[in-house]
Amino acid sequence: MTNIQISDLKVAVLAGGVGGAKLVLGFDRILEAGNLSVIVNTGDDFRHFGLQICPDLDSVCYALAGLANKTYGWGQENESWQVANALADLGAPTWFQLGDRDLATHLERTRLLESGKSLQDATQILCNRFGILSQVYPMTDEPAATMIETKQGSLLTFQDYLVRLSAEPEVARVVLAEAERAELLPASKKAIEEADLVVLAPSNPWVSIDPILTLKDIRKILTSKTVYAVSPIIQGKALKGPAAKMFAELGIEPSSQAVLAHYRDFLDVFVYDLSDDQLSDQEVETVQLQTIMKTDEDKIALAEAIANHFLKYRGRL
Ligand code: FO1
Repeated sequence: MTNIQISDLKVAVLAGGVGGAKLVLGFDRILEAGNLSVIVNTGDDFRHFGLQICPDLDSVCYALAGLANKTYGWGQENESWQVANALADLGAPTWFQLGDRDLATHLERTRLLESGKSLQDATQILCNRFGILSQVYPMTDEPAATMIETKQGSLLTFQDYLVRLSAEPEVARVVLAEAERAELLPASKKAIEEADLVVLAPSNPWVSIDPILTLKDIRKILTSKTVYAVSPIIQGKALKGPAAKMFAELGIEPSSQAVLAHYRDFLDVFVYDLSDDQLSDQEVETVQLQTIMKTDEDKIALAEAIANHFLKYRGRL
């Protein structure tokens, strides 16, 4: 058993928004530059004011660049709102708050895309400019918009559901029709295949992780990898966002157990919070860790605890 160091591990993290970005920062800090690959959900992406907005890519990149707004989890810290205020004065739609610095990211990404760059290339260019050394990949370059079908029978774009309507409509179905037709980005596929360890970050299973798992072939690849998942549900509740509400509306009692079941067919180890009820499972190993990440130290500690567990777990295989 070679005594490989944590920093030498190659880790691929599948991540969505806020919760995902926190754990990604933890791994970024403990791994050798370039050993972390983040495969990011693009189902939340939408066009707004003619700009291509990629919220989860931005949450991950801002976190890794040390620019993330600490209060909201999206957008930037030290933000100003001149354009947003001017838009309000014009009577323009303001339900999706665009800070001035955040707007620069959307403007530059849109310019790169319209100059013919792929979303992967545009993301790489922005990451280079942000000084990010980890690999950040969109899950696909193709359209993969997540839609929400409500119990009232309407079909909403994701941001309309989540932000404009504050996730109030009752969810009948999460529609991933575009993701079902999209190809997993080859670079993301390679990163997963080459990883020692794949980690599903504590993101919303339905709308942040499932879009990635819906892409062709990824589940088959994951069955041949060592896969950890961190529960985004603690004591039946999500720390942020509508994950628990969606479980309930989709007829499933929200719990970490329900999250484990959601990923069961390719999962090796399930990580859930110290404060949650004891959980054991026949096929999947369960580990209780401090998964609530308030500080950067918490994020690093959780990443380290997962990596340490993996080094021992791998030794037992
Ligand atoms: N979420 C909100 O609840 N309200 C907003 O006004 C808002 C603006 C926003 C701007 C840029 C961006 O990248 C994300 C933004 N988000 C906002 C979060 C967004 O809805 C994401 O999809 C969530 O973080 C879930 O991933």
